[in-house]
Amino acid sequence: MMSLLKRIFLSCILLVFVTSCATIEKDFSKAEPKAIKEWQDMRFGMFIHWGPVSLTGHEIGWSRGRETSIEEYDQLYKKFNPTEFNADEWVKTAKDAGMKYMVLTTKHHDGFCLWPSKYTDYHIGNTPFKCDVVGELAAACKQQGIQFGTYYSVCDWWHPDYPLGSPRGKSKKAEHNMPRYFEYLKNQTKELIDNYGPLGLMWFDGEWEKPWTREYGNELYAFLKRAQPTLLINNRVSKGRHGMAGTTKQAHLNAGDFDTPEQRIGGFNRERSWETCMTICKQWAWKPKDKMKSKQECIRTLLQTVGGDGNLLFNVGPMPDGRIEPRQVERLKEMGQWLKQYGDTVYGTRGGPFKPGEWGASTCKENKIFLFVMNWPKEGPLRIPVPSMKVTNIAIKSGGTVNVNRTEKAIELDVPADDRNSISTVIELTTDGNALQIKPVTISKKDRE
Ligand code: JFZ
Repeated sequence: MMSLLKRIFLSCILLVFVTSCATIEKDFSKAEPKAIKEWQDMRFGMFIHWGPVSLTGHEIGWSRGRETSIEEYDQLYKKFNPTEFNADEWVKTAKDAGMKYMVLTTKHHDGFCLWPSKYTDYHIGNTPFKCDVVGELAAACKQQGIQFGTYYSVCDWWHPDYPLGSPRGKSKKAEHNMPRYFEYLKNQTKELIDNYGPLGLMWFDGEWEKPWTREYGNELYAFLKRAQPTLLINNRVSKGRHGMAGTTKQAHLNAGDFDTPEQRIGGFNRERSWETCMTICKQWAWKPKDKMKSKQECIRTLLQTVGGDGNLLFNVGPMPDGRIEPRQVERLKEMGQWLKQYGDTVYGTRGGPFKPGEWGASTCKENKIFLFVMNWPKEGPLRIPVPSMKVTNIAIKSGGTVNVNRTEKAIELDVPADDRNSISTVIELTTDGNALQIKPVTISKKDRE
């Protein structure tokens, strides 16, 4: 009798345990597949780092207490008056670049808010400019068919309740209160969804500092998913990120829908979605005469990223007058022109089956494989291993001719020097089935020689 009761009792405990585990799992490993797919199909987005800091030309957040004294930094907003700001122009710039979504620093590590938040006075409404930048951009995006998302820094070196006052915790606040700061953060992020949502994604950052825990991160993730189930949230919401590589350790314990390699292209990965964030110049925030990437570097970065099955979130830092630097607008336009011609090889594709390498990268969609050849072998043709599916046709998309020679192990491709494109030679292979089913392979140096 006792043992039966005991068994029932134990079973009940077990059941409660198992179902609660399942709920936790569900809360943080499942992004809506449809939302992920739509986002992956876009492949290319605009990152914007902006705020009163642009007045100094130094780095956002990090220059506080470094190039600019804390006292001075925290007063910059009183002089922030970017009268040339035009949300429609920014969104048009993104659109002309071929970008499909946008992520704006609504609050960086310096704590300043680009929307008139009701939970603080440290916001755009209290600058001479007054205009709700987040609101205007969200509206312009909606109108022009660009998906809008927010960057929000978990660490806040300005906020009195957040324990640390500068990078690496060199200064600490006297009367901090992390639980109360967590409430502030939840209120603000909810406010962003309520006022400007539905959002495409929320991009968190500054999670690496001590006061932020996995529990906070996972709770925030679940909280925001309840507020908007279609929302995507990056892995920096929790504590699993591997430094600048941006991959996720213990993804079953740490919330996050996608990985976030920073200032580098992520490795080939179709299992977990990822997005490289990278600057068009060197600094995230605007810096006068910052060194800008060449057209070739910009486009190749996009192709190498997409070829690894990732998205590219490409950053601009607008100027203190509110404009994006004209030379950056030009560069982005060049990317857009390339994409106008070759967009079908990028949007809606998946990376592979030939993994990115020195030689270039590839993407695929339905029965097509697109090869982006960026570096030809010193001598002879490019040899690609025969894929595990019949290739029924080979054509060059970037103009000229491609000479094909099939051997037992390889397909040898050669394009006359004059027909090789300086950005990327684009070659289209047609397969007799869905090319996504082909097992991803590496084009080794050996195959090339
Ligand atoms: C972070 C931010 O700090 C940076 O300002 C930008 O917003 C980027 C997208 O994300 O990048 C980091 C994070 C940590 C370090 C450097 C850059 N770090 O610890 O040196």
